[in-house]
Amino acid sequence: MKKIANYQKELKSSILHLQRKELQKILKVQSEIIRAIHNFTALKGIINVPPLMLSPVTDPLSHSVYNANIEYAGNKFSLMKSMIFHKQLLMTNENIDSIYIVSPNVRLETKERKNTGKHLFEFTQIDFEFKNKDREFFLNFMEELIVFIFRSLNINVPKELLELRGSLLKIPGSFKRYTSGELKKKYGEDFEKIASEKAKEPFWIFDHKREFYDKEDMKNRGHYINYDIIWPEGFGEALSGGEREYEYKNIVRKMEENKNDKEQFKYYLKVARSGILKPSAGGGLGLERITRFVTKIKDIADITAFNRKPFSKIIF
Ligand code: ASN
Repeated sequence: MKKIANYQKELKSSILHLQRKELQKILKVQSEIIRAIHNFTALKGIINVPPLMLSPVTDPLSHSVYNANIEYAGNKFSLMKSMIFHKQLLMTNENIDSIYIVSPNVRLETKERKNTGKHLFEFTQIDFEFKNKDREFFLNFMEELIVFIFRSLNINVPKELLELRGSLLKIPGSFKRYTSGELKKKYGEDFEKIASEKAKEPFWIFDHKREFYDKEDMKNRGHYINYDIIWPEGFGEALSGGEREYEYKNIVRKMEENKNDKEQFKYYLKVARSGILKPSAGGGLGLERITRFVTKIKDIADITAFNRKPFSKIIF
């Protein structure tokens, strides 16, 4: 009996979640974000690559999540955590030099991430990669894109913005740039959160020690040519990305330092060893996170029609 009663409670809350009055407005704003990204990439001649959900190789991530594996027809697949390696592999095609992917990612987050307000165990990121480009190119591209998105929202969904966030979006100027080291000195271990709470405009944080594929600065070892965009007003991380390691010797050295399982990456390593990986820079913008920021909704679970909060009971 109790089980049925619990089930009824969860069913009711799922239906209430789905039938919320604001949902249509939130999804309308989110649709406009996606449309603005498609419009901007079309103007820039960037090619869209459809996403993959299963692969023997996916992002090792710099924080631990539960594994999500599927065996099929003699293949061992992981559900996609990010398409970073596929983006690098696409760059080996001579005729492809800039791509974007509307990429669903599954990351089965641990319990500590249940109530952060910014984690879902499946979400969408808009992933970009540019061949033979560097950090500076990517920073300018992203700033231009975010301004384009905000302008499109102000023009196309002003009513929804006023109702959800109480104002139109302020168009940000050039984003300030900080290093993780300088912010850590100022604010301590929780620097990202505190800096986000204090900020009024989105800003960059450079130089994070994380996955092996982000490029180390060989002129300043122990520092990395990577970057995050942080939303202001406490909304936290918006995007992460970096220039990429593409040379076999550096990839192997970084994998050893990070204690990645080389066996799992054996075909990627063979490709790297053959010397066909190219220098590139890219990053991924969290779709639900940008929607959350522009709608000023505290809990990211409230952005979605179907709740995907870590460690929730899921009915649909
Ligand atoms: N998409 C990110 C990147 O391009 C990687 C990630 O999602 N962890 O760097």
